[in-house]
Amino acid sequence: MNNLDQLVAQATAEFAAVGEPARLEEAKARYLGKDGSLTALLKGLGKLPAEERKSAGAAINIAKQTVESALATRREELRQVQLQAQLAAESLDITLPGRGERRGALHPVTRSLERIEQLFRSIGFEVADGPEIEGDWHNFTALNTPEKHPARSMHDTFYLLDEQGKVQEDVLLRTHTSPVQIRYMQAHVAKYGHLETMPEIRVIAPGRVYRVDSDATHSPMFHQVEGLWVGENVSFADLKGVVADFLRRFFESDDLKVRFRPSFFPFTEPSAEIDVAFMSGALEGRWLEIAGCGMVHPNVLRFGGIDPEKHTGFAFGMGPDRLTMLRYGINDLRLFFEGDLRFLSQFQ
Ligand code: 2NL
Repeated sequence: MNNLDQLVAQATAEFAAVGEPARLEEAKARYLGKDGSLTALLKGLGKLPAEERKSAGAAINIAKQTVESALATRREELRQVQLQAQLAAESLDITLPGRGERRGALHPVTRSLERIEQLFRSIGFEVADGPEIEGDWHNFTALNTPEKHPARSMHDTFYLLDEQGKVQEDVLLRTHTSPVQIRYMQAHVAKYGHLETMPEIRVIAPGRVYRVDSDATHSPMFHQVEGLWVGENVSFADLKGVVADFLRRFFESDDLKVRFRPSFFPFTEPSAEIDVAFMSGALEGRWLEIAGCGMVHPNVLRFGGIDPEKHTGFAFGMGPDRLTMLRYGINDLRLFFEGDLRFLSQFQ
């Protein structure tokens, strides 16, 4: 075997010995690179006597082609090895049984909200919504809340910051859905104010509200449904009838006790707290506070654009989170906001 054949044999053996593409490229450099041995032979041709140059050149070129094709073959082999390893690592067992589709479900509070909306629609109420980011006027002033009332403080209400990080006194997260009803009254008056007799307002405003508060029974975001009925001669008796009927239908119980306890809210006068007592079940006989209500304060009617000499109205506000806890026997409010499927999937 001459030198050239030996070089080819050696290169081929080295290529076969390496197992990684990077090592293969290093081996290639030793033969075909700038300082490779075959390259050196080609460079040395010039020093040979003219009569030997041609045949030596041809022999070196043949050797070079042989090495190059051995290199290409080995490259392809290594590529295949790598591909097979990758395929094995990523293999899917298509004979495994599927995991199955989990059936989605509505959140228990969403179920309550839909149920509340359906019940009020059935007695002629509309369902309205509005912005969760409100101004001070719609959230407090129009609801007859005094300038220095604690609800207006940063300890109770989330205020938004401006781009410089400064508290904006007039931009806040609504603390109740009442602003929706203020807007609704104003829109209603704009629409029907020219008529001899204004059609009655019957509306509920369900939605998210926000307060600076967080423990086992308070979440900084919670839900509220407020209701409003304004017309000629709307009375506290109407309020009692509507609310008691709603609660009996919501809890699907005819022997539910409902009582109204005198209370205070800036936006209603007189005001009352609404308690219920179940006649059976774990909570049997205990009075539970579930809503607040009252006759709409004349100032609030005026802010809504309505003449309190001509119209009266009642309003109420309740917490669907709490109604849901009572309906399903849930004892920790935080379960609603943790997103744990072991809890949520029980409400299909
Ligand atoms: C509570 C108390 C209440 C209202 C909300 C209301 C709305 C307008 C005018 C007058 Cl536009 N009142 N809403 C009235 C009384 C009580 O909520 O404790 N809610 C959970």
